[in-house]
Amino acid sequence: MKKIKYTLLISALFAMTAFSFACASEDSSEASSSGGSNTLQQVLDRGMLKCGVNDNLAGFGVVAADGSFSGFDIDFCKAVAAAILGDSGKVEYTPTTASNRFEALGSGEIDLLIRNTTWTASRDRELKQDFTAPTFYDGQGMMVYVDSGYNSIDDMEGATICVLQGTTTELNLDDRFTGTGMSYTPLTFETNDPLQAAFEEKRCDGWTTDKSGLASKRASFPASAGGPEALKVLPETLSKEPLGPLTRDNDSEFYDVVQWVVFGMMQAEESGINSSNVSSIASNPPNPGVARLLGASFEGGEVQDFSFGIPKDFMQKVISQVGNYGEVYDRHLVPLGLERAGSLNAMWTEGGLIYAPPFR
Ligand SMILES: N[C@@H](CCC(=O)N[C@@H](CS)C(=O)NCC(=O)O)C(=O)O
Repeated sequence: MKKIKYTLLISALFAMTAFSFACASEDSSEASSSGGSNTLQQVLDRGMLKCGVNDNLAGFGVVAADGSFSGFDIDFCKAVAAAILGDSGKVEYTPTTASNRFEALGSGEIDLLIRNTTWTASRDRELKQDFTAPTFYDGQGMMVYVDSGYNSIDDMEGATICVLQGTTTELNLDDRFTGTGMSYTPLTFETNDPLQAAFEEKRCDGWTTDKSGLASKRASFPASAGGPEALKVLPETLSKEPLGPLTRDNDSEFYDVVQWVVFGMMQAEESGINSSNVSSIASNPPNPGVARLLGASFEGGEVQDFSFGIPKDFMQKVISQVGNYGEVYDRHLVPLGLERAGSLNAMWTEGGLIYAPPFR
């Protein structure tokens, strides 16, 4: 029974992909996965970056009553706009759901998808989308009520689990339960609000998603339903969920810009460059490496041009307007209680995985 469900899910994913790319070639002159696209030129011509985001995940991507977007993922949209257009405000945000996000990118509705999206082989190949660099290393968890009596997923034989459609979460959940011979009933939703309502009504025994998502949802769990203290995240991590921005396949100029903006923000943190000191450091870089990162001259020498097709000093714009990786992390994720020290998201120099290849 579960195998049939899994096969149906995979077939549906293939059908969705085929449909979205049929649409891409018919409806959109901007994007074509097979012929390649030049999104960088389109963004330059348009003077605006179209970023597909989450509008309902505190810390990562939310929309305020005045229509403004904020969050960790949103800051990477801003950083790419600052790099290409010199202005982090030149972003048009499109809210996407877990199920429609890949179609939005494939069809050309958005230039870039930054929505707590996990890098997987099938998304890379079958969906013809390219992951640039992980910005947050996550893993899937399970949240339950403190008074449920569950201390481990192993205790959850026969449980009903709330889960979002079109996610890695749904697939990992099945691997975990059927893979260990445990029965369970998935209760699936397209978006979080009805899922949360079902969880509050105790129509499911557990809520599974990325641990960052659980931290976010737990932190804002309403007092009327018991508040954050009523919930706990079980210790087990079910999967690897490297999250980051993605572009369409065969769009290498744009892909390179997005990837090196992310790396640049990581390198800036490693080099001690932040939004407050970037302009003074750029006017007198302490060494050639910092000068290369900032597109500045070292002791009157020539400025390195990496030929990204954008101004050489793009990282100065990114860092002054948005900040380095650590500033972005601290601004949005520390308030959720997502401790960086000792986690995979620490700098590599501190034992984590946040590492930028050399700017040279
Ligand atoms: N990282 C996983 C899960 C992404 C996902 O959809 N996460 C949930 C919770 S962390 C979410 O964004 N929910 C917001 C919503 O759909 O309203 C994936 O790429 O499939």
